[in-house]
Amino acid sequence: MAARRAPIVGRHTAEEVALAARNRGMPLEALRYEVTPAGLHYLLIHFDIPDAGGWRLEVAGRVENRFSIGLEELKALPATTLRVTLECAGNGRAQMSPRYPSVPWLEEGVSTAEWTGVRLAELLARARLREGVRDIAFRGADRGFDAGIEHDFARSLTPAQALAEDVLLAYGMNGAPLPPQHGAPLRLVVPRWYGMASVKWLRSIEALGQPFDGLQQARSYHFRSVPGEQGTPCTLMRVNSLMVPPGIPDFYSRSRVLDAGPVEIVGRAWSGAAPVREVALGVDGEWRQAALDAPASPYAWIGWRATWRAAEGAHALACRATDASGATQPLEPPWDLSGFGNNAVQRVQVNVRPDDALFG
Ligand SMILES: Nc1nc2c(c(=O)[nH]1)N[C@H]1C(S)=C(S)[C@@H](COP(=O)(O)O)O[C@H]1N2
Ligand SMILES: [Mo]
Repeated sequence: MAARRAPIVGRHTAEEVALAARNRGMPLEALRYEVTPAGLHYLLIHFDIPDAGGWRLEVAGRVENRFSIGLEELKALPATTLRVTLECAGNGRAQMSPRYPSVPWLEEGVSTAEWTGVRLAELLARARLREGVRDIAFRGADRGFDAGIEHDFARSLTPAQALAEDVLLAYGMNGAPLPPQHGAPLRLVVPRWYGMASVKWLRSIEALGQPFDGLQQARSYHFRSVPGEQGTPCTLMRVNSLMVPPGIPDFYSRSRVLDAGPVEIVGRAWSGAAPVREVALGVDGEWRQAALDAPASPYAWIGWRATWRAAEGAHALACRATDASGATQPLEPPWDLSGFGNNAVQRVQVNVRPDDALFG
């Protein structure tokens, strides 16, 4: 087991601040966009954005037909566009105590984009997997150290997961070429899964006869409650939801102020495991059902809205989604040693002032 960093309670370290500055989240007001503008999409970059010069994709390992393919050839294959919500498995980590020293997401490590590319199944059909393929490894062009181990960022899928019709090799985002920070020239997009599966700067696909043992697969991205435990792998996104914080913020504290009267609270909800069935808006601990928008994609978040008659004073708002499997967001963060999978309900404190305050 790789060495673990010691858990933290209280103030953020300089390293956490540096990670947060590189790996920024989606401002919550951008929840108003069904498709997140590319420049507002959250970012998670473990090492450095690599140089894309001279790029070709290698397809190798236990396949009948090994080949390499360039971007123009890939673009000549049948293209598919899918609207997909990605969420970082570590989203919500900073709301846990103690917390794991890593990217200190509060709740903004989630976004939705329209990804255009070639279905992975199409390329694997061309490669023809041989008998006995256990895992297919996806290797990025970015390299660095974690827990003292040097490696390329790489992840794997089983053949069944990889052959699912909805896994994409994407070279486009929101109708434009894939930007460098999101994996140019080519990335994997694995709908429904936490973001780590969607390998950016993809440079090789290798069919393996044995389980893939890369650090990001075999050690990182496991739910664990105690150190040393093997744990269970992070896979599908847990049911989750967010609201656009209503009213206006204070610059430094980001506490909210709004005027008394009816206010429409809007947000989005998602789950990798099953479609979202219901969202409730909580006001001071009382829950009322929100209205759901029509779903636009089986892989993307769904909009929700509820009207609240805001009365003067301090109020605690919250939102809570339930999916068709019956899974519901917990009221408190579920414990995880690395801060993965925190889908606890979002809470927003607001101060409501009399509605004539603006004109008073
Ligand atoms: N090669 C590579 N792929 C990667 C990563 C990375 O650091 N290197 N980060 C992963 C993680 S943890 C997440 S959450 C998503 C984030 O994708 P985005 O930055 O496009 O939002 O990319 C994944 N793919
Ligand atoms: Mo992530």
